Amino acid sequence: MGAQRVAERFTELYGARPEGVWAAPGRVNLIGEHTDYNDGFVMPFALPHQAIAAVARRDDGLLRLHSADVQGGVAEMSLDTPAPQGAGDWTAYPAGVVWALREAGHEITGADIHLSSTVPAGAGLSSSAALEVVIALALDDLYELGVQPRQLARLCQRAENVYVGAPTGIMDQMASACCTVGHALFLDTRDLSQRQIPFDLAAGGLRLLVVDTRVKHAHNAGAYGKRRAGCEKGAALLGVDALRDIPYADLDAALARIGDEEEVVRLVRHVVTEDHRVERVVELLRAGEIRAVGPVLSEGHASLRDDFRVSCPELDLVVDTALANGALGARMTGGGFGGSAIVLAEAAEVNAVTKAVEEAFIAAGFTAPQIFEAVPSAGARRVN
Ligand code: GAF
Repeated sequence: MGAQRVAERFTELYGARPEGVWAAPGRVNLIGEHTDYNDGFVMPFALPHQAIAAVARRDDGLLRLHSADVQGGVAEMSLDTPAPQGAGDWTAYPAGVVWALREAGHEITGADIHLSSTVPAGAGLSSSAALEVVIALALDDLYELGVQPRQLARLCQRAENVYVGAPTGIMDQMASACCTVGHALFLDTRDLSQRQIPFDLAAGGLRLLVVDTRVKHAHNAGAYGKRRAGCEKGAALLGVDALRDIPYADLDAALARIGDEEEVVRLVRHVVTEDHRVERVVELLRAGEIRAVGPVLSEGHASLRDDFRVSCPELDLVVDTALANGALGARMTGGGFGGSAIVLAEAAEVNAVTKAVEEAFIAAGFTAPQIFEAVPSAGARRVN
């Protein structure tokens, strides 16, 4: 649904025009997985898929929410309702953002909101961060809060961690808030310093495919939190604030110090090598060697599959099939346990790779995947 239709629907629902319309995208992460809650590096870029919100202020302490994507009428809640309430339905994301803004001392007196999103839900493409960021940006604009994008991203993360109850890092919110057209975002999640890295695949004769396996994932399920706790244990055993503080050159010595905690060894090895892979990809892109990024992506997948253990048969099948059919590199993207994989391929190979993956899914008896091309797109902005 485009911005104009979202505004029209708002008017039908609430009997008055919205004060504005905002958009915030989903993302794919090129490289740097499960590094963000270890203070490490990530490199996402924005998808053209986005959440769009038409919003108007209220002054009576009420929040009214409606989504074009979900069955049901307008949900109404008082801003004074005790929060956080733990994982609920989709309304927890916008409500959580309002809660986080107010908790941070910003005066929000209410809002009417109508939302529509083209970011596939549960596909590892940050549909929830898109919802959070679009609401944060709209309220920041309307209430003239003057909050910087990275601080808005932090507040959205707080909404997700505390109000929704999912222990995620900062990558997805920062990607949605800060990505720009034609670039990947090289982000240091410790201090949120960032560089926009030109990422023009088409000019290099390349394409990046997203393969949504349709296996739905959820961050508040225990497996994500368990990995996170394991990383924190690793950092504690090694006497550092976060695994980011283990230099790649010292990895073997660090692993030896962990001793026989085999699971912790695997988690630490993934995080430290993954941070190193992000730095390698930045170097390769700077040198104009986009094709050489492919094998680094595939290495990252092996590490997520074997060491971090967050892949699944469907994601592995995408990666194996793509690589066997001429792709330059492939890996799962996002939190894992389902969701999507990315495939870097020559433009001329895209049809063959797509067909091979579709056929492999049929042969394995898996649900047909959704495959589309990803082009680095705009971050959150006002659109009307
Ligand atoms: C999910 C989380 F939301 C991110 O913070 C990040 O940890 C990612 O999984 C894994 O890299 O998308």
